[in-house]
Amino acid sequence: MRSNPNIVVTGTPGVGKTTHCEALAERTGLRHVSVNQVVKDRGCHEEWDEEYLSWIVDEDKLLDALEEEVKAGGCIIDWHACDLFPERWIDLVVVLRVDSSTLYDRLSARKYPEAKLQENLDSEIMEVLLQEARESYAEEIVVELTSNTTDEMESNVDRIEAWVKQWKENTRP
Ligand code: DAT
Repeated sequence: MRSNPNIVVTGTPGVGKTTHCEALAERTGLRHVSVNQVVKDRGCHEEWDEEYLSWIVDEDKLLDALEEEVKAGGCIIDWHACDLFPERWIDLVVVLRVDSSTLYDRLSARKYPEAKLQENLDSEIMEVLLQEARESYAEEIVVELTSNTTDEMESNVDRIEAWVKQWKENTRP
């Protein structure tokens, strides 16, 4: 039994996962696990995709690399996918959402190649990550939150922090 919960913060690139996870880690003392960083540092990838300028992830290697840390609890897992994590590992799934125009501005600022930018905009509009979360986890642990403004981000972080406190109270032996 974990004494700290595991939270997945997911959503299309640019929605604000890293920003939320860093703020949450500071507020809750849980660890920010940047899956992109784990993929790079632990070599959990196949080849480099030149069109999308990103690694093609080896999911088996990635799960092996994360297993020990996540099973111990207290992880805020930051990634643009969530369906590979076993349900028993995860206590809350936060899906961040943004308006298309906001996402366009954020991804343009990152100088994403056109194909990658368009694919991510389509993915956000089609709610791909939200559907993935809903198909992979129990309805009651999936929460959709908007992340267009700093005020929204602050309110999201407050809300998740309160959830963590409640989770700990409920699971105290
Ligand atoms: P992600 O990790 O999902 O790719 P990020 O945290 O790196 O996203 O954020 C992308 C950019 O958008 C970054 O410059 C910070 C900004 N941003 C994120 N969430 C925001 C919010 N709720 N309000 C204003 N700016 C935000």
